[in-house]
Amino acid sequence: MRVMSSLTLSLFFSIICCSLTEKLSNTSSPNIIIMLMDDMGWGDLGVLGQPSKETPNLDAMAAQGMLFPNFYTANPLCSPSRAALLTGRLPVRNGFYTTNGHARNAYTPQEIVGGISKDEMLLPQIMKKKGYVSKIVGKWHLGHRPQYLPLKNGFDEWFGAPDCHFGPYNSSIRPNIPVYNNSEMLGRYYEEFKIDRKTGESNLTRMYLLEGVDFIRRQTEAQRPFFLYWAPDATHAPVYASKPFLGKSQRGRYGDAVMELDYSVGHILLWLKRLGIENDTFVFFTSDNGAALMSGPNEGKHYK
Ligand SMILES: [Ca+2]
Repeated sequence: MRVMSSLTLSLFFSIICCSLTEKLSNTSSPNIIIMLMDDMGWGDLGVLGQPSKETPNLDAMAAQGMLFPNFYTANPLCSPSRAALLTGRLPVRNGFYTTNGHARNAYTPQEIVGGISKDEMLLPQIMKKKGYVSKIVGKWHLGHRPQYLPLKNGFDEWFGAPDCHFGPYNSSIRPNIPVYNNSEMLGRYYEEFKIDRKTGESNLTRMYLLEGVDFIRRQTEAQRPFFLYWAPDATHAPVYASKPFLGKSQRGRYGDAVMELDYSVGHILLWLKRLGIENDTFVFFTSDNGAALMSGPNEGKHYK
């Protein structure tokens, strides 16, 4: 019950890929995928009225699944929203609350040394008791010190970063955000993991897609139920997309990022079909908070 309450608390809309039919009764442990976008607004999808209709995969997913237009995130900011999703508890209880200006862990850049309490029970910890294998791909944002990282909080695997991809920073005074593969730091944003601030080009969404698909394939082959928490951050400022998507949207660079995410969602759903697990897998798609002006085509410069 705690699982469901956390989902209903945090989703402003959700789409269930598989039908709630007799198929589910055939398995006691359906796979669960939560696709959590970063700062993506509800109005960015064709199914919810975006006129350029550049999200065909998500629109199709909505048509085949269920929409929950009255579910809301627990907070309009990354960390408390994510903490609420993963704990099922309101920000004021899970320790991530208020706004940037008065934050206690509510936004976790390098300067904030707090993180998720060890007393909190996260979704992957609950699912582990039922034999699930869990992976987070992308942004964590519940604390960057070693004791707060995903593998210390129930996840079996992680590919991504503890914080936002803000930067580039001066590496000697304020280092760029690290990128991890499990407990191994692979490099840093803007250094080994390129994000071109001028062109908006980055392959990060592509990497996150491949990591997610690889995890799904491995767990399916091993016949283990899995929980994939897929949390790319391409729609968080500074927005980025890979070369095949840059310049393709009618909505500028932000739209390019949305198009690549939509493509990635479609690709993940395709793999569920290829692997024959589309009817044994719940797929939820949502955003951690609503649209941010700073993520727009001009990064908020028209809205001062
Ligand atoms: Ca966010």
